[in-house]
Amino acid sequence: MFKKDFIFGAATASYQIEGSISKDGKCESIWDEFVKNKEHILDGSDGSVVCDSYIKYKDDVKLLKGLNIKSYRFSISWPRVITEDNKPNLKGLNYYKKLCNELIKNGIEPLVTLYHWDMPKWLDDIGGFLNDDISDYFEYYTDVVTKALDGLVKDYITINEPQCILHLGYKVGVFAPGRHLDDKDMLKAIHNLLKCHGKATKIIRKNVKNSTVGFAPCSRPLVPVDKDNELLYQKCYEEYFDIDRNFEYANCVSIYSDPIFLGDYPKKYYEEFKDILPNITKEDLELINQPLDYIYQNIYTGNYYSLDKDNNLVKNDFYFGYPEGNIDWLQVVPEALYYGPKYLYQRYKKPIIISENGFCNNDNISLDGKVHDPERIDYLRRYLIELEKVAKEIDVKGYYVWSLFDNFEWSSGLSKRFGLIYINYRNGKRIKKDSYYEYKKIIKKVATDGKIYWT
Ligand code: GBH
Repeated sequence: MFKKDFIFGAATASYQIEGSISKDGKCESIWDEFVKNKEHILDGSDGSVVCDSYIKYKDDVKLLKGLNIKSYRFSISWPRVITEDNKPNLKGLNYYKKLCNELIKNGIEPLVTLYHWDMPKWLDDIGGFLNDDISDYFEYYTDVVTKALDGLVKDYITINEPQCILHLGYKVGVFAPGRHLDDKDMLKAIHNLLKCHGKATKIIRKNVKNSTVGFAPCSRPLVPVDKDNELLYQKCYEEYFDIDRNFEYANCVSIYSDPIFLGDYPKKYYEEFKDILPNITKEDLELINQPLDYIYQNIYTGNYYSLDKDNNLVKNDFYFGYPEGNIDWLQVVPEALYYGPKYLYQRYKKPIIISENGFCNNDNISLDGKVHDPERIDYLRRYLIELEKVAKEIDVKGYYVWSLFDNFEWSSGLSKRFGLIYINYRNGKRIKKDSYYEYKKIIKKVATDGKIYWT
Protein backbone atom coordinates (compact mmCIF):
# COMPACT_ATOMS: atom_id res chain seq x y z
CA MET A 1 0.00 0.00 0.00
CA PHE A 2 1.34 3.42 -0.95
CA LYS A 3 0.35 6.51 0.98
CA LYS A 4 -2.19 8.49 -1.00
CA ASP A 5 0.17 11.44 -1.17
CA PHE A 6 2.89 9.25 -2.68
CA ILE A 7 4.76 11.29 -5.30
CA PHE A 8 4.82 9.89 -8.80
CA GLY A 9 7.09 11.83 -11.10
CA ALA A 10 9.12 11.69 -14.27
CA ALA A 11 12.78 12.57 -14.72
CA THR A 12 15.03 14.02 -17.43
CA ALA A 13 18.39 15.81 -17.63
CA SER A 14 19.43 18.97 -19.48
CA TYR A 15 22.00 17.70 -21.98
CA GLN A 16 19.90 14.64 -22.72
CA ILE A 17 16.80 16.58 -23.86
CA GLU A 18 17.29 20.32 -24.38
CA GLY A 19 19.20 20.74 -27.63
CA SER A 20 19.97 24.42 -28.48
CA ILE A 21 23.50 23.87 -27.29
CA SER A 22 24.79 27.30 -28.25
CA LYS A 23 21.71 29.55 -28.02
CA ASP A 24 21.37 32.61 -25.82
CA GLY A 25 24.96 32.72 -24.69
CA LYS A 26 25.25 29.12 -23.51
CA CYS A 27 28.89 28.13 -23.31
CA GLU A 28 30.34 24.72 -24.07
CA SER A 29 29.92 21.82 -21.71
CA ILE A 30 32.19 18.83 -21.34
CA TRP A 31 29.60 16.78 -23.25
CA ASP A 32 29.53 19.24 -26.18
CA GLU A 33 33.26 18.66 -26.38
CA PHE A 34 33.22 14.89 -25.76
CA VAL A 35 30.74 14.07 -28.55
CA LYS A 36 32.95 15.78 -31.15
CA ASN A 37 34.97 12.58 -31.20
CA LYS A 38 32.46 10.30 -32.95
CA GLU A 39 34.12 7.22 -31.53
CA HIS A 40 32.94 8.20 -28.08
CA ILE A 41 29.29 7.71 -29.00
CA LEU A 42 27.87 4.38 -30.19
CA ASP A 43 25.90 5.85 -33.10
CA GLY A 44 27.95 9.02 -33.57
CA SER A 45 25.01 11.18 -32.46
CA ASP A 46 25.04 14.17 -30.12
CA GLY A 47 22.82 16.41 -28.00
CA SER A 48 22.43 19.30 -30.42
CA VAL A 49 18.67 18.75 -30.96
CA VAL A 50 17.35 15.60 -29.20
CA CYS A 51 13.88 16.45 -27.80
CA ASP A 52 14.31 20.16 -28.52
CA SER A 53 13.02 20.92 -25.04
CA TYR A 54 14.69 24.34 -24.91
CA ILE A 55 12.16 25.38 -27.54
CA LYS A 56 9.27 23.01 -26.84
CA TYR A 57 9.12 23.28 -23.06
CA LYS A 58 5.43 24.22 -23.07
CA ASP A 59 4.64 21.04 -24.94
CA ASP A 60 6.79 19.10 -22.43
CA VAL A 61 4.63 20.44 -19.60
CA LYS A 62 1.44 19.48 -21.46
CA LEU A 63 2.68 15.92 -21.76
CA LEU A 64 3.57 15.86 -18.06
CA LYS A 65 0.18 17.21 -17.15
CA GLY A 66 -1.43 14.52 -19.27
CA LEU A 67 0.16 11.93 -16.99
CA ASN A 68 -1.27 13.57 -13.87
CA ILE A 69 2.10 13.55 -12.21
CA LYS A 70 2.86 15.72 -9.20
CA SER A 71 6.51 16.40 -9.76
CA TYR A 72 8.94 16.83 -12.64
CA ARG A 73 12.62 16.17 -12.04
CA PHE A 74 14.85 18.00 -14.52
CA SER A 75 18.36 19.35 -14.36
CA ILE A 76 19.90 22.75 -14.91
CA SER A 77 22.65 23.14 -17.42
CA TRP A 78 25.49 24.90 -15.59
CA PRO A 79 27.06 26.26 -18.84
CA ARG A 80 23.66 27.68 -19.86
CA VAL A 81 23.30 29.82 -16.76
CA ILE A 82 26.91 30.77 -15.96
CA THR A 83 29.17 32.56 -18.46
CA GLU A 84 32.81 31.81 -19.19
CA ASP A 85 33.88 34.62 -16.88
CA ASN A 86 31.78 33.07 -14.11
CA LYS A 87 28.89 35.54 -14.18
CA PRO A 88 25.14 34.81 -14.33
CA ASN A 89 23.70 34.43 -17.84
CA LEU A 90 20.26 35.97 -17.52
CA LYS A 91 18.91 34.55 -20.79
CA GLY A 92 19.81 31.03 -19.73
CA LEU A 93 18.32 31.52 -16.28
CA ASN A 94 15.19 32.86 -17.88
CA TYR A 95 14.58 29.56 -19.65
CA TYR A 96 14.39 27.72 -16.34
CA LYS A 97 12.17 30.43 -14.86
CA LYS A 98 9.75 30.06 -17.75
CA LEU A 99 9.81 26.28 -17.41
CA CYS A 100 9.12 26.44 -13.67
CA ASN A 101 6.33 28.96 -14.09
CA GLU A 102 4.70 26.75 -16.68
CA LEU A 103 4.99 23.70 -14.42
CA ILE A 104 3.53 25.48 -11.42
CA LYS A 105 0.69 26.91 -13.49
CA ASN A 106 -0.17 23.32 -14.33
CA GLY A 107 0.03 22.02 -10.78
CA ILE A 108 3.40 20.26 -11.16
CA GLU A 109 6.18 20.75 -8.61
CA PRO A 110 9.67 21.23 -10.03
CA LEU A 111 12.43 19.05 -8.56
CA VAL A 112 15.73 20.53 -9.69
CA THR A 113 18.97 18.59 -10.10
CA LEU A 114 21.89 21.02 -10.04
CA TYR A 115 24.47 18.72 -11.57
CA HIS A 116 23.50 16.04 -14.07
CA TRP A 117 26.87 15.78 -15.78
CA ASP A 118 27.22 18.85 -18.04
CA MET A 119 30.03 20.82 -16.46
CA PRO A 120 31.17 24.00 -18.26
CA LYS A 121 34.18 23.11 -20.37
CA TRP A 122 36.16 26.07 -19.06
CA LEU A 123 35.88 24.63 -15.55
CA ASP A 124 37.05 21.26 -16.72
CA ASP A 125 40.00 22.95 -18.39
CA ILE A 126 41.17 24.02 -14.94
CA GLY A 127 40.77 20.51 -13.55
CA GLY A 128 37.05 19.95 -12.94
CA PHE A 129 36.60 17.92 -9.75
CA LEU A 130 40.37 17.75 -9.38
CA ASN A 131 40.56 21.50 -8.84
CA ASP A 132 40.51 22.19 -5.11
CA ASP A 133 38.39 25.30 -5.71
CA ILE A 134 35.64 23.44 -7.56
CA SER A 135 33.33 23.51 -4.54
CA ASP A 136 33.54 27.32 -4.47
CA TYR A 137 32.51 27.46 -8.12
CA PHE A 138 29.67 25.04 -7.41
CA GLU A 139 28.59 27.10 -4.42
CA TYR A 140 28.49 30.25 -6.54
CA TYR A 141 26.49 28.49 -9.28
CA THR A 142 24.03 27.20 -6.67
CA ASP A 143 23.68 30.67 -5.23
CA VAL A 144 22.85 32.12 -8.65
CA VAL A 145 20.30 29.39 -9.45
CA THR A 146 18.51 29.41 -6.10
CA LYS A 147 18.18 33.20 -6.18
CA ALA A 148 16.90 33.21 -9.77
CA LEU A 149 14.34 30.50 -8.99
CA ASP A 150 13.35 31.98 -5.66
CA GLY A 151 9.67 31.36 -4.95
CA LEU A 152 9.45 28.81 -7.77
CA VAL A 153 11.55 25.88 -6.62
CA LYS A 154 11.96 24.49 -3.12
CA ASP A 155 13.16 20.93 -3.83
CA TYR A 156 16.74 20.34 -4.92
CA ILE A 157 19.05 17.44 -5.68
CA THR A 158 22.67 18.55 -5.67
CA ILE A 159 24.41 15.88 -7.76
CA ASN A 160 23.19 12.98 -9.87
CA GLU A 161 25.06 9.67 -9.79
CA PRO A 162 28.42 10.84 -8.47
CA GLN A 163 29.79 7.34 -8.98
CA CYS A 164 29.14 7.50 -12.74
CA ILE A 165 30.61 10.98 -12.99
CA LEU A 166 33.87 9.83 -11.49
CA HIS A 167 34.10 6.16 -12.44
CA LEU A 168 32.97 6.50 -16.04
CA GLY A 169 34.16 10.07 -16.61
CA TYR A 170 37.38 10.23 -14.60
CA LYS A 171 38.66 6.66 -14.37
CA VAL A 172 37.44 4.52 -17.27
CA GLY A 173 37.07 7.50 -19.61
CA VAL A 174 33.91 6.36 -21.45
CA PHE A 175 31.99 9.46 -20.32
CA ALA A 176 33.01 13.11 -20.53
CA PRO A 177 35.57 14.41 -19.77
CA GLY A 178 37.27 11.07 -20.61
CA ARG A 179 39.99 11.09 -17.98
CA HIS A 180 42.03 8.09 -16.77
CA LEU A 181 42.98 8.90 -13.20
CA ASP A 182 44.97 6.81 -10.80
CA ASP A 183 43.48 5.86 -7.42
CA LYS A 184 45.08 8.74 -5.55
CA ASP A 185 43.52 11.34 -7.83
CA MET A 186 40.21 9.48 -7.78
CA LEU A 187 40.07 9.83 -4.00
CA LYS A 188 40.82 13.52 -4.30
CA ALA A 189 38.10 14.02 -6.93
CA ILE A 190 35.58 12.14 -4.76
CA HIS A 191 36.40 14.31 -1.79
CA ASN A 192 36.08 17.52 -3.81
CA LEU A 193 32.76 16.35 -5.23
CA LEU A 194 31.43 15.68 -1.74
CA LYS A 195 32.49 19.17 -0.72
CA CYS A 196 30.54 20.56 -3.70
CA HIS A 197 27.49 18.79 -2.32
CA GLY A 198 28.07 20.17 1.17
CA LYS A 199 28.55 23.78 0.10
CA ALA A 200 25.57 23.68 -2.24
CA THR A 201 23.36 22.25 0.50
CA LYS A 202 24.30 25.08 2.85
CA ILE A 203 23.49 27.70 0.22
CA ILE A 204 20.14 26.10 -0.59
CA ARG A 205 19.22 26.10 3.09
CA LYS A 206 20.20 29.76 3.33
CA ASN A 207 18.42 30.96 0.19
CA VAL A 208 15.32 28.78 -0.08
CA LYS A 209 12.41 28.80 2.31
CA ASN A 210 11.08 25.34 3.26
CA SER A 211 13.67 23.71 1.07
CA THR A 212 14.24 19.98 0.75
CA VAL A 213 17.68 18.77 -0.30
CA GLY A 214 19.08 15.43 -1.35
CA PHE A 215 21.86 13.70 -3.27
CA ALA A 216 21.08 11.09 -5.94
CA PRO A 217 23.56 8.24 -6.26
CA CYS A 218 22.88 5.04 -8.15
CA SER A 219 23.31 1.49 -6.99
CA ARG A 220 22.83 -2.09 -8.05
CA PRO A 221 21.35 -3.88 -5.03
CA LEU A 222 22.14 -7.50 -4.23
CA VAL A 223 18.97 -9.57 -4.14
CA PRO A 224 18.91 -12.70 -1.96
CA VAL A 225 17.26 -15.54 -3.89
CA ASP A 226 16.07 -17.11 -0.66
CA LYS A 227 13.89 -14.55 1.09
CA ASP A 228 13.92 -16.30 4.45
CA ASN A 229 17.63 -16.87 4.86
CA GLU A 230 18.82 -14.28 7.38
CA LEU A 231 22.51 -14.98 6.92
CA LEU A 232 22.12 -14.45 3.18
CA TYR A 233 20.31 -11.15 3.80
CA GLN A 234 23.04 -10.02 6.17
CA LYS A 235 25.79 -10.87 3.68
CA CYS A 236 24.00 -9.10 0.85
CA TYR A 237 23.57 -6.03 3.05
CA GLU A 238 27.25 -5.97 3.98
CA GLU A 239 28.43 -6.46 0.43
CA TYR A 240 26.12 -3.65 -0.77
CA PHE A 241 27.87 -1.22 1.55
CA ASP A 242 31.35 -2.62 1.11
CA ILE A 243 33.93 -0.40 -0.56
CA ASP A 244 35.18 -1.15 -4.03
CA ARG A 245 38.86 -0.61 -4.79
CA ASN A 246 37.98 -0.13 -8.48
CA PHE A 247 35.40 2.55 -7.78
CA GLU A 248 32.94 0.59 -9.98
CA TYR A 249 29.95 2.92 -10.31
CA ALA A 250 27.39 0.32 -9.38
CA ASN A 251 29.21 -0.85 -6.26
CA CYS A 252 30.20 2.37 -4.58
CA VAL A 253 27.46 3.15 -2.10
CA SER A 254 29.25 3.79 1.17
CA ILE A 255 32.27 5.80 -0.05
CA TYR A 256 29.85 8.51 -1.15
CA SER A 257 26.88 8.12 1.17
CA ASP A 258 28.58 7.39 4.52
CA PRO A 259 30.30 10.81 4.71
CA ILE A 260 27.05 12.48 3.71
CA PHE A 261 24.70 10.67 6.08
CA LEU A 262 27.01 9.34 8.81
CA GLY A 263 29.69 12.04 8.91
CA ASP A 264 32.73 10.00 7.88
CA TYR A 265 34.10 7.60 5.28
CA PRO A 266 33.79 3.91 6.21
CA LYS A 267 36.57 2.45 8.34
CA LYS A 268 37.61 0.16 5.52
CA TYR A 269 38.19 3.17 3.25
CA TYR A 270 40.94 4.41 5.57
CA GLU A 271 42.52 0.94 5.72
CA GLU A 272 42.29 0.18 2.04
CA PHE A 273 43.64 3.53 0.84
CA LYS A 274 45.92 4.42 3.74
CA ASP A 275 48.91 5.37 1.56
CA ILE A 276 47.02 7.55 -0.88
CA LEU A 277 44.41 9.36 1.21
CA PRO A 278 43.45 12.91 0.23
CA ASN A 279 43.64 15.69 2.78
CA ILE A 280 40.49 15.15 4.86
CA THR A 281 39.89 17.69 7.63
CA LYS A 282 37.34 17.73 10.42
CA GLU A 283 35.80 20.85 8.85
CA ASP A 284 35.43 19.05 5.51
CA LEU A 285 33.62 16.17 7.16
CA GLU A 286 31.26 18.55 8.96
CA LEU A 287 30.61 20.40 5.73
CA ILE A 288 29.79 17.18 3.87
CA ASN A 289 27.53 15.92 6.66
CA GLN A 290 24.71 18.49 6.19
CA PRO A 291 21.33 17.16 7.30
CA LEU A 292 19.30 16.03 4.28
CA ASP A 293 15.59 15.38 3.89
CA TYR A 294 15.61 12.25 1.79
CA ILE A 295 17.69 9.43 0.49
CA TYR A 296 17.32 9.67 -3.27
CA GLN A 297 18.50 6.66 -5.21
CA ASN A 298 18.57 5.67 -8.89
CA ILE A 299 17.88 1.95 -9.17
CA TYR A 300 17.39 0.14 -12.48
CA THR A 301 18.72 -3.32 -11.89
CA GLY A 302 20.50 -5.61 -9.47
CA ASN A 303 22.01 -9.07 -9.09
CA TYR A 304 20.66 -12.24 -7.54
CA TYR A 305 22.76 -13.93 -4.90
CA SER A 306 22.74 -17.18 -2.94
CA LEU A 307 25.17 -18.88 -0.52
CA ASP A 308 27.42 -21.78 -1.40
CA LYS A 309 28.10 -24.69 0.97
CA ASP A 310 30.71 -22.65 2.84
CA ASN A 311 28.27 -19.78 3.21
CA ASN A 312 30.04 -17.55 0.71
CA LEU A 313 28.01 -15.26 -1.53
CA VAL A 314 27.64 -16.44 -5.11
CA LYS A 315 26.21 -14.43 -7.96
CA ASN A 316 23.40 -16.22 -9.84
CA ASP A 317 22.67 -16.13 -13.53
CA PHE A 318 19.53 -14.44 -14.78
CA TYR A 319 17.16 -17.23 -15.59
CA PHE A 320 13.65 -16.00 -14.90
CA GLY A 321 12.69 -15.34 -18.49
CA TYR A 322 11.68 -11.73 -17.86
CA PRO A 323 11.66 -9.39 -20.86
CA GLU A 324 15.06 -8.20 -21.97
CA GLY A 325 15.78 -4.71 -23.19
CA ASN A 326 18.57 -3.67 -25.52
CA ILE A 327 21.18 -2.23 -23.17
CA ASP A 328 23.78 -4.58 -21.75
CA TRP A 329 23.88 -3.44 -18.11
CA LEU A 330 20.14 -3.42 -17.47
CA GLN A 331 18.80 -6.81 -16.40
CA VAL A 332 15.25 -7.03 -15.10
CA VAL A 333 15.59 -7.56 -11.34
CA PRO A 334 12.37 -6.19 -9.85
CA GLU A 335 13.32 -7.07 -6.25
CA ALA A 336 16.11 -4.47 -6.49
CA LEU A 337 13.36 -1.99 -5.73
CA TYR A 338 12.52 -3.88 -2.56
CA TYR A 339 15.99 -4.61 -1.18
CA GLY A 340 17.73 -1.37 -2.26
CA PRO A 341 15.39 0.91 -0.27
CA LYS A 342 15.43 -1.54 2.64
CA TYR A 343 19.22 -1.61 2.94
CA LEU A 344 19.47 2.18 2.57
CA TYR A 345 16.80 2.85 5.16
CA GLN A 346 18.38 0.42 7.57
CA ARG A 347 21.74 2.20 7.39
CA TYR A 348 20.85 5.87 6.88
CA LYS A 349 17.36 6.08 8.39
CA LYS A 350 15.73 8.67 6.16
CA PRO A 351 12.69 8.55 3.87
CA ILE A 352 13.45 7.05 0.47
CA ILE A 353 12.68 8.47 -2.94
CA ILE A 354 13.51 6.52 -6.08
CA SER A 355 14.87 9.28 -8.27
CA GLU A 356 15.20 7.13 -11.40
CA ASN A 357 13.96 3.75 -12.60
CA GLY A 358 13.10 2.71 -16.12
CA PHE A 359 13.52 0.38 -19.06
CA CYS A 360 15.50 0.65 -22.27
CA ASN A 361 14.42 -0.90 -25.54
CA ASN A 362 14.49 -0.67 -29.27
CA ASP A 363 10.99 0.82 -29.61
CA ASN A 364 9.49 1.63 -32.98
CA ILE A 365 6.37 2.97 -34.66
CA SER A 366 3.84 0.30 -35.64
CA LEU A 367 1.61 0.20 -38.69
CA ASP A 368 -1.18 1.78 -36.64
CA GLY A 369 1.07 4.78 -35.95
CA LYS A 370 1.42 3.87 -32.28
CA VAL A 371 4.37 2.73 -30.21
CA HIS A 372 3.62 -0.52 -28.42
CA ASP A 373 6.02 -1.28 -25.59
CA PRO A 374 4.64 -4.21 -23.60
CA GLU A 375 8.07 -5.02 -22.13
CA ARG A 376 8.32 -1.57 -20.54
CA ILE A 377 4.83 -1.97 -19.09
CA ASP A 378 5.81 -5.35 -17.70
CA TYR A 379 8.95 -3.79 -16.19
CA LEU A 380 7.05 -0.95 -14.52
CA ARG A 381 4.49 -3.30 -13.04
CA ARG A 382 7.02 -5.78 -11.70
CA TYR A 383 9.17 -3.05 -10.13
CA LEU A 384 6.28 -1.11 -8.64
CA ILE A 385 4.90 -4.25 -7.03
CA GLU A 386 8.23 -4.56 -5.19
CA LEU A 387 8.26 -0.89 -4.24
CA GLU A 388 4.72 -1.17 -2.91
CA LYS A 389 5.84 -4.14 -0.82
CA VAL A 390 8.70 -2.26 0.79
CA ALA A 391 6.54 0.85 1.27
CA LYS A 392 4.58 -1.20 3.82
CA GLU A 393 7.73 -1.66 5.89
CA ILE A 394 9.65 1.60 5.57
CA ASP A 395 9.03 5.23 4.65
CA VAL A 396 9.02 5.48 0.85
CA LYS A 397 7.89 8.87 -0.41
CA GLY A 398 8.19 8.84 -4.15
CA TYR A 399 9.15 7.36 -7.48
CA TYR A 400 10.42 9.04 -10.66
CA VAL A 401 10.33 7.14 -13.89
CA TRP A 402 13.30 7.50 -16.23
CA SER A 403 12.38 8.94 -18.56
CA LEU A 404 9.66 11.22 -19.85
CA PHE A 405 11.18 11.07 -23.34
CA ASP A 406 13.53 8.97 -25.38
CA ASN A 407 16.69 11.04 -25.17
CA PHE A 408 20.45 11.22 -25.62
CA GLU A 409 21.67 8.18 -23.71
CA TRP A 410 25.25 9.44 -23.17
CA SER A 411 27.84 7.16 -24.80
CA SER A 412 25.00 5.07 -26.30
CA GLY A 413 23.69 8.12 -28.13
CA LEU A 414 20.18 8.11 -29.58
CA SER A 415 20.12 4.38 -30.21
CA LYS A 416 18.82 3.46 -26.75
CA ARG A 417 15.29 4.50 -25.81
CA PHE A 418 14.10 4.90 -22.21
CA GLY A 419 11.07 7.15 -22.74
CA LEU A 420 7.38 6.89 -22.02
CA ILE A 421 7.20 9.17 -25.04
CA TYR A 422 8.80 8.21 -28.33
CA ILE A 423 10.83 10.80 -30.18
CA ASN A 424 11.05 10.54 -33.93
CA TYR A 425 14.49 12.07 -34.42
CA ARG A 426 13.89 12.66 -38.14
CA ASN A 427 11.00 15.07 -37.71
CA GLY A 428 10.92 15.86 -33.99
CA LYS A 429 7.49 14.27 -33.53
CA ARG A 430 6.57 13.00 -30.09
CA ILE A 431 4.39 9.91 -29.73
CA LYS A 432 2.99 8.65 -26.43
CA LYS A 433 3.93 5.00 -26.00
CA ASP A 434 1.54 2.47 -24.45
CA SER A 435 3.59 2.74 -21.24
CA TYR A 436 2.66 6.44 -21.00
CA TYR A 437 -1.01 5.45 -20.66
CA GLU A 438 -0.14 2.64 -18.28
CA TYR A 439 1.81 4.97 -15.97
CA LYS A 440 -1.11 7.39 -16.01
CA LYS A 441 -3.46 4.59 -14.93
CA ILE A 442 -1.15 3.55 -12.10
CA ILE A 443 -0.89 7.10 -10.80
CA LYS A 444 -4.62 7.56 -10.86
CA LYS A 445 -5.29 4.33 -9.01
CA VAL A 446 -2.74 5.03 -6.27
CA ALA A 447 -4.11 8.53 -5.77
CA THR A 448 -7.61 7.11 -5.28
CA ASP A 449 -6.99 4.23 -2.93
CA GLY A 450 -3.26 3.85 -2.37
CA LYS A 451 -3.11 0.66 -4.40
CA ILE A 452 -1.85 -0.23 -7.83
CA TYR A 453 -4.81 -1.42 -9.88
CA TRP A 454 -3.67 -4.99 -10.40
CA THR A 455 -2.62 -5.67 -6.78
C1 GBH B 1 21.23 6.99 -15.22
O1 GBH B 1 22.39 6.23 -15.28
C2 GBH B 1 21.48 8.44 -15.52
O2 GBH B 1 21.24 9.27 -14.42
C3 GBH B 1 20.69 8.92 -16.69
O3 GBH B 1 21.18 10.14 -17.13
C4 GBH B 1 20.68 7.86 -17.74
O4 GBH B 1 20.12 8.29 -18.93
C5 GBH B 1 19.92 6.70 -17.21
O5 GBH B 1 20.30 6.34 -15.95
C6 GBH B 1 19.97 5.48 -18.09
O6 GBH B 1 21.26 5.01 -18.19
O7 GBH B 1 28.92 0.47 -20.34
O8 GBH B 1 30.57 1.46 -18.93
O9 GBH B 1 29.35 2.84 -20.47
C7 GBH B 1 22.21 4.90 -14.88
C8 GBH B 1 23.53 4.27 -14.73
C9 GBH B 1 25.21 4.93 -16.28
C10 GBH B 1 24.59 2.68 -15.96
C11 GBH B 1 25.92 4.55 -17.54
C12 GBH B 1 25.29 2.29 -17.20
C13 GBH B 1 27.03 2.84 -18.73
C14 GBH B 1 28.11 1.87 -18.38
N1 GBH B 1 24.14 4.03 -15.99
N2 GBH B 1 26.35 3.18 -17.49
S1 GBH B 1 29.30 1.67 -19.64
